[in-house]
Amino acid sequence: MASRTTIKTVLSIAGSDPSSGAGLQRDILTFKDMGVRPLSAVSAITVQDSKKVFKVEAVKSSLLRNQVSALADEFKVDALKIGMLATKENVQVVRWLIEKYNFKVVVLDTIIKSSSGKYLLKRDAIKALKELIAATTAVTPNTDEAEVLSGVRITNIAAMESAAKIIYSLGTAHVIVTGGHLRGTVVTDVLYDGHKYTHFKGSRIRATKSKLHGTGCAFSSALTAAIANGSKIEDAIRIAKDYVVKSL
Ligand code: PXL
Repeated sequence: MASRTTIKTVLSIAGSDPSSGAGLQRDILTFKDMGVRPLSAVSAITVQDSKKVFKVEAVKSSLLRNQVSALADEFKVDALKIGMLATKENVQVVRWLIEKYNFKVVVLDTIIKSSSGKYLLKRDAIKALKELIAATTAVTPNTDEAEVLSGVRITNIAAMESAAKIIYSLGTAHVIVTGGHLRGTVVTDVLYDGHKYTHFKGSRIRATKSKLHGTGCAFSSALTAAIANGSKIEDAIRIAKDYVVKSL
């Protein structure tokens, strides 16, 4: 048996998904499966079932700040995972918190819309989201989000690479564009680290829409946990992809 090491602590800042398919609840379930200690701060309350988001109400940015401060004042946070933020004020307060607490590993899942088409980030918050990218170590946009962040229309892997390079220039260390929203039997995720592109291929999993809901959240949470557990980025991506496939 491997020698015992201390369990790592990972904080998720995310929206509540009462169905536990996505959001904060999915993040916590993923952290538990990945063997890290879960901490969480709620950025928004949503009303949804397994198929559709009916309502979104953001938490005040001061309340979000208080939640994170209370945790960061007590715990050593080994990694921070950021999901839905809902408002510009929340995006800005998270950026402020990263600087204040000097979080070293910060993975941002650049959530803009739900799979059912509801905006989970107000449209006036995109500029602030781009600024937040500068304070992260990795971002995990899907192709729809990568289009919004880069201005590149994405229909193939070459366009995923172009978009990744533009998003990298916003100041992060790693961009992982996930390819699940493109057509095809093979799903390719593209990593750009400022030097090279790495492709991660997997077969497309056939599953119901409600089962696929939240796979992006699970991927970026598993990725964050794997990095906290000491994996290099490429290995962490493979671990996170395997985790998502097994969870379906
Ligand atoms: O899958 C994106 C997502 C993230 N966070 C919350 C959500 C959703 C999608 O519905 O509800 C809270």
